[in-house]
Amino acid sequence: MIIRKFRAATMREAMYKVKNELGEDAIILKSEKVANGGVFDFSETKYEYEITAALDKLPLKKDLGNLKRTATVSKIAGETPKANKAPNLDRNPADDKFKFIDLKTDLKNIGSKLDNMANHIKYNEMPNLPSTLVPYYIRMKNNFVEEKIIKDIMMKIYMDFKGEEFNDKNLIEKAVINLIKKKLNTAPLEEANAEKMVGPKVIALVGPTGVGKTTTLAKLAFNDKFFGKKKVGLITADTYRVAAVEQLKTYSNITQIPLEVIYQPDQIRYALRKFENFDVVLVDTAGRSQRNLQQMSELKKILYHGGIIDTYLVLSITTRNEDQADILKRFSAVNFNRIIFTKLDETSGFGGLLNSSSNYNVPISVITYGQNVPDDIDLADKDKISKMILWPEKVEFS
Ligand SMILES: Nc1nc2c(ncn2[C@@H]2O[C@H](COP(=O)(O)OP(=O)(O)OP(=O)(O)O)[C@@H](O)[C@H]2O)c(=O)[nH]1
Ligand SMILES: [Mg+2]
Repeated sequence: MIIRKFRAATMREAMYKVKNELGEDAIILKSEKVANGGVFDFSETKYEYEITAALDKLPLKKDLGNLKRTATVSKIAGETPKANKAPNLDRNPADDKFKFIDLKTDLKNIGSKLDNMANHIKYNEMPNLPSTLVPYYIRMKNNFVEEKIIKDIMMKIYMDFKGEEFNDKNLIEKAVINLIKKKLNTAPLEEANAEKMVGPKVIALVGPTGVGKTTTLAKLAFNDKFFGKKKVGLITADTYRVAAVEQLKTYSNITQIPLEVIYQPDQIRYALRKFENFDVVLVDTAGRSQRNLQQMSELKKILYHGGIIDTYLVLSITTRNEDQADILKRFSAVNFNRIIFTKLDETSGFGGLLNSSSNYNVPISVITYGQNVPDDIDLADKDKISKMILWPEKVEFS
Protein backbone atom coordinates (compact mmCIF):
# COMPACT_ATOMS: atom_id res chain seq x y z
CA MET A 1 0.00 0.00 0.00
CA ILE A 2 1.24 3.47 -0.82
CA ILE A 3 0.27 6.33 1.53
CA ARG A 4 0.88 9.99 0.74
CA LYS A 5 -0.04 13.42 2.03
CA PHE A 6 -1.03 16.24 -0.31
CA ARG A 7 -1.31 19.87 0.66
CA ALA A 8 -2.79 22.77 -1.24
CA ALA A 9 -4.40 26.14 -0.67
CA THR A 10 -7.88 24.75 -1.39
CA MET A 11 -9.46 21.35 -0.85
CA ARG A 12 -10.19 21.19 -4.58
CA GLU A 13 -6.52 21.69 -5.48
CA ALA A 14 -5.41 19.12 -2.90
CA MET A 15 -7.92 16.66 -4.38
CA TYR A 16 -6.59 17.36 -7.83
CA LYS A 17 -3.04 16.59 -6.62
CA VAL A 18 -4.23 13.26 -5.21
CA LYS A 19 -5.81 12.25 -8.50
CA ASN A 20 -2.82 13.48 -10.45
CA GLU A 21 -0.33 11.47 -8.36
CA LEU A 22 -2.27 8.37 -7.41
CA GLY A 23 -5.10 8.19 -9.91
CA GLU A 24 -8.76 7.42 -9.56
CA ASP A 25 -8.30 4.35 -7.33
CA ALA A 26 -6.81 6.40 -4.49
CA ILE A 27 -8.62 6.06 -1.18
CA ILE A 28 -8.91 9.20 0.96
CA LEU A 29 -7.82 8.32 4.52
CA LYS A 30 -8.10 11.75 6.05
CA SER A 31 -8.76 15.33 4.94
CA GLU A 32 -8.22 18.29 7.22
CA LYS A 33 -7.45 21.99 7.47
CA VAL A 34 -3.96 22.37 8.91
CA ALA A 35 -1.87 25.27 10.13
CA ASN A 36 0.91 25.98 7.71
CA GLY A 37 4.21 26.08 9.64
CA GLY A 38 3.72 23.66 12.56
CA VAL A 39 3.79 24.15 16.32
CA PHE A 40 6.89 26.26 16.45
CA ASP A 41 5.94 28.74 13.78
CA PHE A 42 4.88 31.81 15.71
CA SER A 43 4.12 33.94 12.69
CA GLU A 44 0.51 34.66 11.81
CA THR A 45 -1.27 31.33 11.31
CA LYS A 46 -1.99 30.40 7.70
CA TYR A 47 -4.01 27.37 6.75
CA GLU A 48 -3.76 24.74 4.07
CA TYR A 49 -5.81 21.70 3.19
CA GLU A 50 -4.16 18.36 3.67
CA ILE A 51 -5.37 15.07 2.30
CA THR A 52 -3.85 11.75 3.30
CA ALA A 53 -4.55 9.27 0.54
CA ALA A 54 -3.66 5.64 -0.01
CA LEU A 55 -3.46 3.43 -3.01
CA ASP A 56 -3.92 -0.28 -2.62
CA LYS A 57 -1.49 -1.39 -5.32
CA LEU A 58 1.68 0.44 -6.18
CA PRO A 59 1.37 1.70 -9.76
CA LEU A 60 4.47 1.03 -11.85
CA LYS A 61 6.30 4.18 -12.87
CA LYS A 62 5.08 3.81 -16.44
CA ASP A 63 1.45 3.50 -15.32
CA LEU A 64 1.85 6.37 -12.93
CA GLY A 65 3.09 8.45 -15.86
CA ASN A 66 -0.03 7.44 -17.72
CA LEU A 67 -2.15 8.30 -14.73
CA LYS A 68 -0.55 11.72 -14.44
CA ARG A 69 -1.03 12.39 -18.10
CA THR A 70 -4.62 11.20 -18.00
CA ALA A 71 -5.35 13.38 -15.00
CA THR A 72 -3.79 16.46 -16.58
CA VAL A 73 -5.57 16.00 -19.87
CA SER A 74 -8.82 15.23 -18.06
CA LYS A 75 -8.52 18.39 -16.02
CA ILE A 76 -8.00 20.50 -19.10
CA ALA A 77 -10.88 18.72 -20.81
CA GLY A 78 -12.95 19.00 -17.61
CA GLU A 79 -13.67 15.26 -17.46
CA THR A 80 -12.95 12.44 -15.01
CA PRO A 81 -9.76 10.46 -15.75
CA LYS A 82 -10.28 6.88 -16.91
CA ALA A 83 -9.34 3.84 -14.82
CA ASN A 84 -5.96 2.13 -15.34
CA LYS A 85 -5.27 0.71 -18.75
CA ALA A 86 -5.61 -3.05 -19.32
CA PRO A 87 -2.23 -4.83 -18.85
CA ASN A 88 -0.09 -5.37 -21.92
CA LEU A 89 0.23 -9.13 -22.48
CA ASP A 90 3.11 -8.89 -25.04
CA ARG A 91 5.68 -8.18 -22.36
CA ASN A 92 9.42 -8.00 -22.93
CA PRO A 93 11.32 -9.86 -20.06
CA ALA A 94 13.98 -7.13 -20.10
CA ASP A 95 11.25 -4.60 -19.19
CA ASP A 96 10.28 -6.79 -16.21
CA LYS A 97 13.81 -6.53 -14.82
CA PHE A 98 13.63 -2.76 -14.83
CA LYS A 99 10.13 -2.85 -13.39
CA PHE A 100 11.46 -5.02 -10.58
CA ILE A 101 14.20 -2.50 -9.81
CA ASP A 102 11.60 0.28 -9.93
CA LEU A 103 9.42 -1.70 -7.58
CA LYS A 104 12.26 -2.18 -5.12
CA THR A 105 13.04 1.54 -5.11
CA ASP A 106 9.39 2.39 -4.64
CA LEU A 107 9.04 -0.07 -1.78
CA LYS A 108 12.06 1.52 -0.10
CA ASN A 109 10.47 4.94 -0.50
CA ILE A 110 7.20 3.70 0.94
CA GLY A 111 9.08 2.28 3.92
CA SER A 112 10.72 5.60 4.70
CA LYS A 113 7.45 7.46 4.17
CA LEU A 114 5.66 5.14 6.57
CA ASP A 115 8.45 5.75 9.09
CA ASN A 116 7.98 9.48 8.65
CA MET A 117 4.24 9.12 9.13
CA ALA A 118 4.71 7.02 12.25
CA ASN A 119 7.09 9.64 13.67
CA HIS A 120 4.69 12.41 12.77
CA ILE A 121 1.95 10.68 14.74
CA LYS A 122 4.34 9.99 17.64
CA TYR A 123 5.45 13.61 17.92
CA ASN A 124 1.80 14.57 18.01
CA GLU A 125 1.90 17.14 15.29
CA MET A 126 5.36 18.46 16.17
CA PRO A 127 6.94 17.96 12.75
CA ASN A 128 9.35 20.86 13.20
CA LEU A 129 11.00 19.39 16.29
CA PRO A 130 14.78 19.75 15.87
CA SER A 131 16.26 16.30 15.26
CA THR A 132 18.48 16.42 18.38
CA LEU A 133 15.36 16.81 20.54
CA VAL A 134 13.47 13.95 18.91
CA PRO A 135 15.07 11.09 20.95
CA TYR A 136 14.12 12.84 24.21
CA TYR A 137 10.58 13.40 23.03
CA ILE A 138 10.24 9.70 22.15
CA ARG A 139 11.86 8.51 25.38
CA MET A 140 9.61 10.59 27.60
CA LYS A 141 6.53 9.55 25.65
CA ASN A 142 7.46 5.87 25.84
CA ASN A 143 8.00 6.24 29.57
CA PHE A 144 4.48 7.55 30.16
CA VAL A 145 5.26 11.23 30.71
CA GLU A 146 2.14 13.25 29.91
CA GLU A 147 2.12 14.91 26.51
CA LYS A 148 1.65 18.43 27.88
CA ILE A 149 4.72 18.07 30.11
CA ILE A 150 6.89 16.83 27.24
CA LYS A 151 5.70 19.67 25.02
CA ASP A 152 6.46 22.19 27.73
CA ILE A 153 10.01 20.85 28.10
CA MET A 154 10.56 20.81 24.32
CA MET A 155 9.14 24.32 23.97
CA LYS A 156 11.40 25.72 26.71
CA ILE A 157 14.50 24.33 25.00
CA TYR A 158 13.27 25.53 21.66
CA MET A 159 12.88 29.06 23.01
CA ASP A 160 16.20 29.07 24.90
CA PHE A 161 18.48 27.54 22.29
CA LYS A 162 19.90 29.32 19.26
CA GLY A 163 21.27 28.10 15.89
CA GLU A 164 24.25 25.81 16.38
CA GLU A 165 23.30 25.02 19.98
CA PHE A 166 20.62 22.68 18.63
CA ASN A 167 23.41 20.46 17.25
CA ASP A 168 25.17 20.18 20.61
CA LYS A 169 23.90 16.84 21.92
CA ASN A 170 25.53 17.26 25.35
CA LEU A 171 23.99 20.66 25.82
CA ILE A 172 20.56 19.35 24.83
CA GLU A 173 20.84 16.37 27.20
CA LYS A 174 21.82 18.62 30.10
CA ALA A 175 18.94 20.96 29.35
CA VAL A 176 16.37 18.13 29.23
CA ILE A 177 17.64 16.64 32.50
CA ASN A 178 17.62 20.04 34.20
CA LEU A 179 14.09 20.79 33.07
CA ILE A 180 12.87 17.39 34.34
CA LYS A 181 14.62 18.03 37.66
CA LYS A 182 13.04 21.46 37.90
CA LYS A 183 9.59 19.95 37.45
CA LEU A 184 10.17 17.13 39.95
CA ASN A 185 9.00 17.87 43.45
CA THR A 186 10.81 15.90 46.17
CA ALA A 187 11.36 16.43 49.89
CA PRO A 188 12.61 14.33 52.77
CA LEU A 189 10.20 12.83 55.32
CA GLU A 190 11.68 14.67 58.23
CA GLU A 191 10.90 18.17 57.03
CA ALA A 192 7.16 17.51 56.92
CA ASN A 193 5.49 19.61 59.58
CA ALA A 194 8.81 20.02 61.38
CA GLU A 195 7.42 22.87 63.45
CA LYS A 196 5.26 20.40 65.39
CA MET A 197 7.35 20.06 68.57
CA VAL A 198 5.08 18.45 71.14
CA GLY A 199 4.77 14.66 71.40
CA PRO A 200 5.80 12.08 68.83
CA LYS A 201 5.70 12.72 65.11
CA VAL A 202 2.64 10.80 63.98
CA ILE A 203 2.60 9.70 60.35
CA ALA A 204 -0.34 7.92 58.72
CA LEU A 205 0.01 5.98 55.49
CA VAL A 206 -3.09 6.12 53.32
CA GLY A 207 -3.92 5.00 49.82
CA PRO A 208 -5.79 2.58 47.59
CA THR A 209 -5.84 -1.16 48.27
CA GLY A 210 -2.80 -3.31 47.69
CA VAL A 211 -0.36 -0.53 46.78
CA GLY A 212 2.10 -1.55 49.50
CA LYS A 213 1.13 0.61 52.52
CA THR A 214 1.80 -2.05 55.17
CA THR A 215 5.01 -3.25 53.54
CA THR A 216 6.27 0.34 53.18
CA LEU A 217 5.36 1.16 56.78
CA ALA A 218 7.42 -1.83 57.93
CA LYS A 219 10.32 -0.73 55.75
CA LEU A 220 10.17 2.81 57.18
CA ALA A 221 10.06 1.49 60.74
CA PHE A 222 12.80 -1.12 60.42
CA ASN A 223 15.26 0.56 58.08
CA ASP A 224 17.71 2.74 60.01
CA LYS A 225 18.10 5.22 57.18
CA PHE A 226 14.75 6.84 57.97
CA PHE A 227 14.38 7.31 61.69
CA GLY A 228 17.80 6.10 62.83
CA LYS A 229 17.95 5.47 66.53
CA LYS A 230 14.64 7.17 67.23
CA LYS A 231 11.99 5.34 69.22
CA VAL A 232 9.32 4.18 66.79
CA GLY A 233 5.85 2.79 67.58
CA LEU A 234 3.25 1.28 65.26
CA ILE A 235 -0.53 1.50 65.14
CA THR A 236 -2.69 -0.39 62.73
CA ALA A 237 -6.23 0.63 61.95
CA ASP A 238 -6.55 -2.07 59.32
CA THR A 239 -8.65 -4.68 61.06
CA TYR A 240 -10.74 -5.50 58.00
CA ARG A 241 -8.51 -8.40 57.16
CA VAL A 242 -7.12 -10.71 59.85
CA ALA A 243 -4.07 -11.16 57.68
CA ALA A 244 -3.36 -7.42 57.77
CA VAL A 245 -2.93 -7.37 61.56
CA GLU A 246 -0.93 -10.58 61.50
CA GLN A 247 1.34 -9.09 58.83
CA LEU A 248 2.36 -6.21 61.12
CA LYS A 249 2.42 -8.36 64.28
CA THR A 250 5.00 -10.58 62.65
CA TYR A 251 7.20 -7.59 61.81
CA SER A 252 6.65 -6.18 65.30
CA ASN A 253 7.62 -9.46 67.00
CA ILE A 254 10.79 -9.81 64.97
CA THR A 255 11.98 -6.26 65.56
CA GLN A 256 10.56 -5.58 69.02
CA ILE A 257 8.86 -2.44 67.74
CA PRO A 258 5.58 -2.20 69.70
CA LEU A 259 2.26 -2.38 67.85
CA GLU A 260 -1.20 -1.19 68.90
CA VAL A 261 -4.32 -2.34 67.09
CA ILE A 262 -7.39 -0.08 66.91
CA TYR A 263 -10.88 -1.19 65.90
CA GLN A 264 -12.72 2.15 65.90
CA PRO A 265 -11.45 5.52 64.62
CA ASP A 266 -11.64 7.21 68.07
CA GLN A 267 -9.53 4.45 69.70
CA ILE A 268 -6.50 6.01 68.08
CA ARG A 269 -6.42 8.59 70.92
CA TYR A 270 -5.80 5.82 73.49
CA ALA A 271 -3.27 4.08 71.32
CA LEU A 272 -1.34 7.32 70.87
CA ARG A 273 -1.26 7.90 74.63
CA LYS A 274 0.71 4.66 74.96
CA PHE A 275 3.31 6.13 72.67
CA GLU A 276 3.50 9.51 74.39
CA ASN A 277 7.23 9.20 74.98
CA PHE A 278 8.10 7.89 71.55
CA ASP A 279 9.70 9.93 68.79
CA VAL A 280 7.74 8.59 65.83
CA VAL A 281 4.45 6.71 65.50
CA LEU A 282 3.58 5.15 62.15
CA VAL A 283 -0.11 4.47 61.51
CA ASP A 284 -1.22 1.86 58.97
CA THR A 285 -4.67 2.26 57.48
CA ALA A 286 -6.84 -0.08 55.43
CA GLY A 287 -6.75 0.31 51.66
CA ARG A 288 -9.46 2.70 50.50
CA SER A 289 -11.05 3.09 47.14
CA GLN A 290 -10.84 6.78 46.37
CA ARG A 291 -14.33 6.47 44.90
CA ASN A 292 -15.93 5.01 48.04
CA LEU A 293 -17.16 8.01 50.02
CA GLN A 294 -17.95 6.02 53.17
CA GLN A 295 -14.45 4.54 53.31
CA MET A 296 -12.94 7.98 52.74
CA SER A 297 -14.99 9.50 55.54
CA GLU A 298 -13.89 6.74 57.94
CA LEU A 299 -10.30 7.46 57.03
CA LYS A 300 -10.86 11.15 57.76
CA LYS A 301 -12.20 10.22 61.22
CA ILE A 302 -9.05 8.27 62.10
CA LEU A 303 -6.87 11.20 61.06
CA TYR A 304 -9.10 13.64 62.91
CA HIS A 305 -9.18 11.68 66.20
CA GLY A 306 -5.43 11.13 66.02
CA GLY A 307 -4.79 14.83 65.32
CA ILE A 308 -2.66 13.58 62.46
CA ILE A 309 -1.21 16.20 60.15
CA ASP A 310 1.48 14.08 58.52
CA THR A 311 -0.42 11.98 56.03
CA TYR A 312 1.51 10.19 53.32
CA LEU A 313 -0.28 8.97 50.22
CA VAL A 314 1.05 5.65 48.96
CA LEU A 315 0.73 5.25 45.21
CA SER A 316 1.85 2.40 42.98
CA ILE A 317 3.74 3.49 39.87
CA THR A 318 2.07 0.59 38.04
CA THR A 319 -1.30 2.36 38.25
CA ARG A 320 -2.12 3.91 34.89
CA ASN A 321 -1.79 7.70 34.52
CA GLU A 322 -5.50 8.51 34.49
CA ASP A 323 -6.14 6.48 37.66
CA GLN A 324 -3.12 8.01 39.40
CA ALA A 325 -4.53 11.46 38.68
CA ASP A 326 -7.94 10.40 40.03
CA ILE A 327 -6.38 8.97 43.21
CA LEU A 328 -4.32 12.12 43.80
CA LYS A 329 -7.37 14.32 43.29
CA ARG A 330 -9.75 12.36 45.51
CA PHE A 331 -7.27 11.67 48.30
CA SER A 332 -6.54 15.39 48.50
CA ALA A 333 -9.68 15.36 50.70
CA VAL A 334 -7.42 14.02 53.49
CA ASN A 335 -4.74 16.68 52.89
CA PHE A 336 -1.81 14.34 52.32
CA ASN A 337 1.52 16.16 52.53
CA ARG A 338 3.91 13.59 51.05
CA ILE A 339 3.70 10.97 48.30
CA ILE A 340 5.35 7.55 48.43
CA PHE A 341 5.68 5.75 45.11
CA THR A 342 5.86 1.94 45.30
CA LYS A 343 6.56 -0.97 42.95
CA LEU A 344 9.14 0.84 40.83
CA ASP A 345 10.59 -2.60 40.13
CA GLU A 346 7.39 -3.57 38.33
CA THR A 347 7.30 -0.92 35.63
CA SER A 348 9.19 -0.10 32.48
CA GLY A 349 8.37 3.61 32.57
CA PHE A 350 8.67 6.12 35.39
CA GLY A 351 6.75 9.05 33.90
CA GLY A 352 4.18 8.88 36.73
CA LEU A 353 6.75 10.41 39.11
CA LEU A 354 7.04 13.49 36.90
CA ASN A 355 3.32 13.67 36.15
CA SER A 356 2.35 13.74 39.83
CA SER A 357 4.96 16.41 40.59
CA SER A 358 3.79 18.58 37.71
CA ASN A 359 0.10 18.28 38.47
CA TYR A 360 0.05 18.33 42.30
CA ASN A 361 2.04 20.52 44.57
CA VAL A 362 2.93 17.70 46.97
CA PRO A 363 6.48 16.36 47.13
CA ILE A 364 7.52 12.75 46.64
CA SER A 365 9.49 11.54 49.64
CA VAL A 366 10.15 7.87 49.22
CA ILE A 367 10.27 5.25 46.48
CA THR A 368 10.09 1.47 46.94
CA TYR A 369 11.23 -1.16 44.49
CA GLY A 370 10.61 -4.66 45.81
CA GLN A 371 9.05 -6.90 48.43
CA ASN A 372 12.08 -7.18 50.70
CA VAL A 373 11.55 -5.62 54.12
CA PRO A 374 13.33 -3.44 55.11
CA ASP A 375 15.66 -3.14 52.13
CA ASP A 376 13.81 -2.23 48.95
CA ILE A 377 13.21 1.43 49.79
CA ASP A 378 14.97 4.74 49.27
CA LEU A 379 14.52 8.47 49.62
CA ALA A 380 13.34 10.15 46.44
CA ASP A 381 16.32 11.70 44.70
CA LYS A 382 15.81 14.15 41.81
CA ASP A 383 19.07 13.22 40.06
CA LYS A 384 18.22 9.54 40.05
CA ILE A 385 14.57 10.00 39.13
CA SER A 386 15.30 12.33 36.19
CA LYS A 387 17.68 9.74 34.74
CA MET A 388 15.18 6.95 35.40
CA ILE A 389 12.60 8.84 33.38
CA LEU A 390 14.89 9.07 30.36
CA TRP A 391 16.76 5.78 30.61
CA PRO A 392 14.58 3.24 32.45
CA GLU A 393 16.51 0.38 30.85
CA LYS A 394 19.62 1.41 32.79
CA VAL A 395 17.94 1.52 36.20
CA GLU A 396 19.46 -0.70 38.85
CA PHE A 397 17.92 -0.51 42.27
CA SER A 398 20.22 -1.16 45.18
N1 LIG B 1 7.20 -5.65 43.53
C1 LIG B 1 6.87 -4.96 44.60
N2 LIG B 1 5.91 -5.42 45.41
C2 LIG B 1 5.59 -4.68 46.50
C3 LIG B 1 6.22 -3.45 46.80
N3 LIG B 1 5.66 -2.96 47.93
C4 LIG B 1 4.74 -3.88 48.32
N4 LIG B 1 4.70 -4.91 47.46
C5 LIG B 1 3.83 -6.09 47.47
O1 LIG B 1 2.50 -5.69 47.22
C6 LIG B 1 1.61 -6.56 47.89
C7 LIG B 1 0.66 -5.74 48.74
O2 LIG B 1 1.39 -5.10 49.77
P1 LIG B 1 0.74 -4.54 51.11
O3 LIG B 1 1.81 -3.87 51.86
O4 LIG B 1 -0.02 -5.60 51.79
O5 LIG B 1 -0.26 -3.50 50.46
P2 LIG B 1 -1.32 -2.61 51.24
O6 LIG B 1 -1.41 -1.31 50.53
O7 LIG B 1 -1.03 -2.56 52.68
O8 LIG B 1 -2.64 -3.46 50.96
P3 LIG B 1 -4.05 -3.29 51.72
O9 LIG B 1 -3.78 -3.13 53.16
O10 LIG B 1 -4.78 -4.54 51.37
O11 LIG B 1 -4.72 -2.10 51.12
C8 LIG B 1 2.46 -7.50 48.72
O12 LIG B 1 2.62 -8.69 48.01
C9 LIG B 1 3.80 -6.77 48.84
O13 LIG B 1 4.88 -7.64 49.00
C10 LIG B 1 7.24 -2.98 45.89
O14 LIG B 1 7.83 -1.91 46.06
N5 LIG B 1 7.51 -3.77 44.83
MG1 LIG C 1 -2.13 -3.08 54.36
